[in-house]
Formats: sequence, C-alpha cells, structure tokens
Amino acid sequence: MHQRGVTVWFTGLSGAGKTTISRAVEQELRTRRRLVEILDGDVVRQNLTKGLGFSKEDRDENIRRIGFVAHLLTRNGVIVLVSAISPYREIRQQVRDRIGDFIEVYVNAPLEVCEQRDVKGLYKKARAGEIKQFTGIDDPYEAPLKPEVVCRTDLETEVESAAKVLRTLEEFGYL
Ligand code: GGZ
Repeated sequence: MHQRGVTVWFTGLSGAGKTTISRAVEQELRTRRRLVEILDGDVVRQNLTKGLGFSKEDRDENIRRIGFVAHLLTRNGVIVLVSAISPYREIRQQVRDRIGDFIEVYVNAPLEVCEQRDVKGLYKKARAGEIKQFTGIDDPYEAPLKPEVVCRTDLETEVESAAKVLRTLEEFGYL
C-alpha cells in the first residue's frame, strides 16, 4: 500500500525539546510500521553539513541541505522528522514551498526555561562569551507565524507534545 510521505519540521531554541519530541514521534510511527527518518541538526552538522558555522549564511545553507534531503525522502513515502533550530523564517518558508508535504512544529519553551535546563552547558558558555552567535543569547530566533503545531514543553509533557504531532499527521491524512 502506498503511503504519503511528509516532512515534520521541528523548530525552536536549543534545549526546547525538539530532539526529545521527534524521538517520541519516531517510536510511535515505527510501531505503526511507517517508514521514518530523523534529520537532527546536531547530527547532520557532523556529516552532511560538517564545516558550517552559525552565521546567517551558514545556518541557511545548513537548512537548505537538510531540506534537500528531506524532500528526496518525503517524495518516496518517508515521514521525515527534522529537528533543527532553523531560526530564520524565510528559509523555513522556502523549504516548505519546495517540499509541499510539510508540517511545521514550533517547539516553544521560554528562553529562561531552555537556559535553566542547559543540558549541554552551552548557554552558560554563551553567557560567558565563550560561544558566539548563540541563538537566543546574541543571535536571533524568528518564531513561526502560522505553525501547524505548537508544543509548549514547559507546560506539557513529552507524551502530550508527541500526541499533538501525531494527531495533526492524522488530521492532514498522513496517518
Ligand atoms: C545555536 C548551537 C550553537 C550556536 C552550537 N547557536 O541544542 P543542541 O546544541 O544539541 O543543538 C544545537 C546545534 C544547532 O544546530 P542546528 O543545525 O539546529 O542550528 S541551525 O538550524 O541554526 O543551523 C546546539 C549546538 O548545535 N550549537 N553552537 N551558536 N546552537
């Protein structure tokens, strides 16, 4: 049976919970025997986009390449879960237009909460000036204007956030 592919694009600050939610969604999709692939900014930057930094140009190039791969997979029936900060609205829109089958998930936790979590200690380093151009500290984040899903990870559980994404996939006819 042919199944429609789609790119589910998780955008949000570092530490907002993009990776966590995408993994929970992945697990459920595998249980349902769907083809699923995760493209995580953190991992992608170690291979596909190795060498790119965090200037606007490099971030946009990172997103363009991720979008390119996501498109190839999506048109072959895969559900692609992208988690990347992707701070710039315009490039997100370009990728959306290119792929077509596209669901944007705004993983929204207040900066204070992300900073308090500081899972990798990066916010501390950014505050100390050891990391420059850190999103939310000395680099911009442009929140989505009309995301299909918003996950407030400071107010809802990982299970609730994943359920929202899955429900939206059903509503749009991908599941
Ligand atoms: C933001 C940075 C930076 C700077 C390193 N700004 O939460 P993480 O740690 O595990 O994932 C983040 C990752 C950002 O890569 P993305 O590909 O998602 O970014 S973008 O979409 O903007 O291209 C973070 C870590 O790398 N990291 N330096 N300066 N995040």
